[in-house]
Amino acid sequence: MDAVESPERRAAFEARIAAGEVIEPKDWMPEGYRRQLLRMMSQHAHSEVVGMLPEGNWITRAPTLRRKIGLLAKVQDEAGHGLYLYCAAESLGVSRDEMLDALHDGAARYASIFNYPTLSWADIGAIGWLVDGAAVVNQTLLAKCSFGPYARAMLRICREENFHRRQGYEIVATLARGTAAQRAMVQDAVNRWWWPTLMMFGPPDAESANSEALMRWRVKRQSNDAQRQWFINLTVPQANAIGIELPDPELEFDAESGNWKSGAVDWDEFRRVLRGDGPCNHERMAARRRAHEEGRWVRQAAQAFEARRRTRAPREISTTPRREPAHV
Ligand code: BYC
Repeated sequence: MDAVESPERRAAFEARIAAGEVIEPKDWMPEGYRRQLLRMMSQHAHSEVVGMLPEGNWITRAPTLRRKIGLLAKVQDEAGHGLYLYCAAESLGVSRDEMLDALHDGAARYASIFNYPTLSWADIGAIGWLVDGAAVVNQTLLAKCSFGPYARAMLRICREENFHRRQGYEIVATLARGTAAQRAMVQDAVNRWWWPTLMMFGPPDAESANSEALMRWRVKRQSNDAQRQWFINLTVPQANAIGIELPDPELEFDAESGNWKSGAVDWDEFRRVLRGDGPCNHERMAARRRAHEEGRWVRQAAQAFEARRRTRAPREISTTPRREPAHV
């Protein structure tokens, strides 16, 4: 792609965006658009991969075989989401190795939510219901974003995230109908995960440095606060339906706007987590770096296998029709 920027090129690009056209990797794009997409997609990919850690902790401790199968599948899905997103980001000319180096060096971010611990089995329900629920709101909008590879990756991811949300809600609802101890456990999990989930949507609009450019380029289709409000409106009735209390005494329905008004988010806590001072930042990064190191031999073996496959003469393909095996 010719990278030279001129006012005419920029205007033509903005006109394509305004007309709702989808931008593909080989199309001309301003460097700012490319940089913003790379930042967001790589950050998103890292979040999926780091996001496997808090839930992965519970695979060996799931209470039933059915729950274990569900959790295993969910964690595997998150790995798949990371792969789609790294591929989408690679289409802009940055290699996966470079992106992973940035994560491991601490130069790239991942979602703040994954710096909180999973203390009980009920946390697995709360993550599915709330965290994946928030992801569905955010990613349903990203599925309509202006960059083709990102939007297409989101379509499949959203289908899977919806399933994750439902399995999480089912766990929470089952515990909420259970014994007094189970009800207390699930209420405690929701109390701990509610506010960090609201932080997932990013800082308030007035402090969101990237929103203006992202909204103009139709990468983001709604602001951080609008997405947060949409999520709260969806979630309050779900909590009420199963007798779970959301830990916000100021939560109140505003008939005029049709919104559930919430109390203030602790943005100091959010900033602390982003600075690396959350409850599990060090643990998560250490686990990620260790997994990368321990997987080195697998990457080397895969590369050696691929190199050998490429140098071997292509096998002759048989043209004789294959016969069905005889029935005995
Ligand atoms: N965590 O200008 P702003 C999942 C940073 S994975 C950390 O508003 P933007 C799942 C932001 O990067 C879900 N950092 O940013 C996986 C910026 O700093 P830089 C992950 C955050 O981009 C496994 C600064 O704060 N989803 O669902 O306009 C199991 C100012 O913010 C966060 C995505 O990544 C945060 N929460 O808006 C279960 C979705 N929020 O980079 C579930 C894609 C803000 O300038 N990303 N920051 O140094 C987005 O939609 C947007 O990037 C955000 C932030 C809404 C997150």
